[in-house]
Amino acid sequence: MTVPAQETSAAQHPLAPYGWDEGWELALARHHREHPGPLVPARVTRAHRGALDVRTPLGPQRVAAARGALPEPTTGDWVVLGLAGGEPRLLAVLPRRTAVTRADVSGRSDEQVLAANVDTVAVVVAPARRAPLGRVERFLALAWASGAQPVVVLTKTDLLSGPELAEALAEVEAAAPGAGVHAVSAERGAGVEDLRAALRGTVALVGPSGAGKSTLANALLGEDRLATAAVRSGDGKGRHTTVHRELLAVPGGLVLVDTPGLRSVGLGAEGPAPSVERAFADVEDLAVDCRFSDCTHACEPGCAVLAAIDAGVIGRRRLESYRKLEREREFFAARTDARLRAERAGRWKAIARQQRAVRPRP
Ligand SMILES: Nc1nc2c(ncn2[C@@H]2O[C@H](COP(=O)(O)OP(=O)(O)O)[C@@H](O)[C@H]2O)c(=O)[nH]1
Ligand SMILES: [Mg+2]
Ligand SMILES: [Zn+2]
Repeated sequence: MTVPAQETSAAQHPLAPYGWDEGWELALARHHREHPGPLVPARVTRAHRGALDVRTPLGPQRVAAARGALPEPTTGDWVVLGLAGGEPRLLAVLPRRTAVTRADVSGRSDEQVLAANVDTVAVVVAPARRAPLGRVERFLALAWASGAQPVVVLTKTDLLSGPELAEALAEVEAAAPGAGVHAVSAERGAGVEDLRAALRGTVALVGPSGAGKSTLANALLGEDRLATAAVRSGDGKGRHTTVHRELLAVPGGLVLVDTPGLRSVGLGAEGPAPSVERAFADVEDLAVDCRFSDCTHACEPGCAVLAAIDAGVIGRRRLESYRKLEREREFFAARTDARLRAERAGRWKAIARQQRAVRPRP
């Protein structure tokens, strides 16, 4: 009898369709050494308040979300469950490879993790009369920051004429350096297989509500698993049908994370990877040739970016969008710094109070 080769064990793992691989196997090995009892890995398919839906090697399960030292697990996280005792217990969250985060606009906390361990972020937009370029750029910056590879999907191409589609594609391509742009009509199935070939691993679908994310997810799944909304007549806006972030395995290899439409996507300070620099790689490349290294591309002599705008190489809109997102990121970074300073000050005050309490004054 032959013993199966070690390398193939992850590929044959019951969670392989959910993205389990050798790297996760290694990350889990540490926990096997630390926790003597039986344990299994599981992937979070949906996070609730106080509970997690997870996919275990034995099937779907709901576990209580442990409070305390763990990072709060979110959709896409790999977790370790201990099986000693009756109920499976959440022991650990494996270190994230990537994280799609946005600035929390409420200001209560710094950032919200939308999905973890994503390989591809698909920015889904429907070009109605005009391609929403500012939105594409904003979502792309968010995507680059995650550490995953972004792609842009132009949906509902059945609603555009040939020339309109060609124009939308050209505009979006100019706004998406480094990311592939794909046109699909999920309704008609056009372009879906080409898109599938361009996607890898765990794919998070992000974009405005009503763009067609859930319809596209269903087309990739080959069945209607996710609820979709009819667009309201009149204003053309989609209703918010998808309210949860949900992870699903696609037969044939991909894992999809469908997200509700994001009303506001504030850019975080810094994700695991540079965001604005990557989303505006064309502007950054030009800026290398500016005369002054701290050129703001406003009116300086010898500005290579302004020269490129004058020559029609890039649009002025693109420079303005770059400036806007850059300012937003700086603002967020400053706010985060201020909060950290305040927290630190608060901690020291508390420690000083404690010390006064235990050390009676002479
Ligand atoms: N014509 C057309 N309509 C689409 C297409 N994809 C989605 N829709 C419609 O757009 C609306 C919103 O779709 P949905 O998938 O719920 O959008 P989501 O909010 O991004 O998940 C629904 O009425 C869909 O039927 C498409 O390729 N062509
Ligand atoms: Mg949806
Ligand atoms: Zn310049």
